[in-house]
Amino acid sequence: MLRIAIQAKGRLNEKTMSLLANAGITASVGSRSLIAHAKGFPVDLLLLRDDDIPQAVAMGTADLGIVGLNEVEEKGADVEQLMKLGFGACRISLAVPRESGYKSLDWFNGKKIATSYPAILSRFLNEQNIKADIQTITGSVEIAPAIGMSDAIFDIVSSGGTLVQNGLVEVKSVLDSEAVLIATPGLSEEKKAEINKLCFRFRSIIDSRGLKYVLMNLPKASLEQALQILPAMKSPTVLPLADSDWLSIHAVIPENLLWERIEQLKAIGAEGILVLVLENIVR
Ligand code: PRT
Ligand code: ZN
Repeated sequence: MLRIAIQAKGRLNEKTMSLLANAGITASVGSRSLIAHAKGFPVDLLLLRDDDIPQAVAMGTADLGIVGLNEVEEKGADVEQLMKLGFGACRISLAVPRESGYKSLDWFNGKKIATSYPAILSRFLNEQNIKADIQTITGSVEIAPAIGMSDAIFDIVSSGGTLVQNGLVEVKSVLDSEAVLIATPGLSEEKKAEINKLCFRFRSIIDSRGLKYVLMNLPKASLEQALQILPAMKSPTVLPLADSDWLSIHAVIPENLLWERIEQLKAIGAEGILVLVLENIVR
């Protein structure tokens, strides 16, 4: 039986639960329980604060964990990174007050920088040969300059809205992060085999993101043109219809091309176009 540590509540929880659900793994998680037995795969879910997940996995309390790369890097935990999961994207950046007169990284010499990520920051400052004073605080880092606690901050940025609201400007992005699947090093062959099955399910879900399955009826005479318009995994599926002047065509189209291609297909006579959500692609 595998045990997988996930964030109990917070930004990663919902997408983690939906990734698991798409992989056929469901669990009823009580609001106060720490561990939940899942259905659909031999796995228990360990519900933790994200800060504790890298250590829990490094120690083998959980075999696997789903957590932001930022937490893994900050904790310096001895874990294997198995795959990026394509959600929870953010970066950790240095930001300074708008009126600071900042020109280059040298500006940080002798400055106070507030952060919840002191390890990542101090590694970066060492690499850049900058001597600054790191103020470790948890929570609301972005208000530190305004209340005189620091000259600058080093914090998670996603849209950048929080920085703007606090009169700050991002000047250097140091780490790109997203949710990752991590594992305890040196697990048994049996556990590794189970983990491979799980990774296979996750991979097929991640690969299907942004793709749509499209079906349509098409006059036979337009087939050559349709094949020019349609991308597909290999090549579109073409099926006969009872009316021999018509065909049914099935294809997989990336979301960003969807509407443009549909308009082109309508222009050559496609009818009854159905667009379906793709949940998995098993390669
Ligand atoms: O309770 P627990 O300790 O488990 O949760 P937490 O409060 O420490 O973390 P949580 O749930 O806020 O975030 C979990 C993870 O989500 C982080 O470790 C990141 O990997 C990832 N993530 C992705 C983010 C963001 N985007 C994000 N925007 N984490 C935090 N933010 C915050 C950021 O701190 C800042 O306050 O959102 C604000 C910035 O957002 P923008 O969009 O205004 O730039
Ligand atoms: Zn946390």
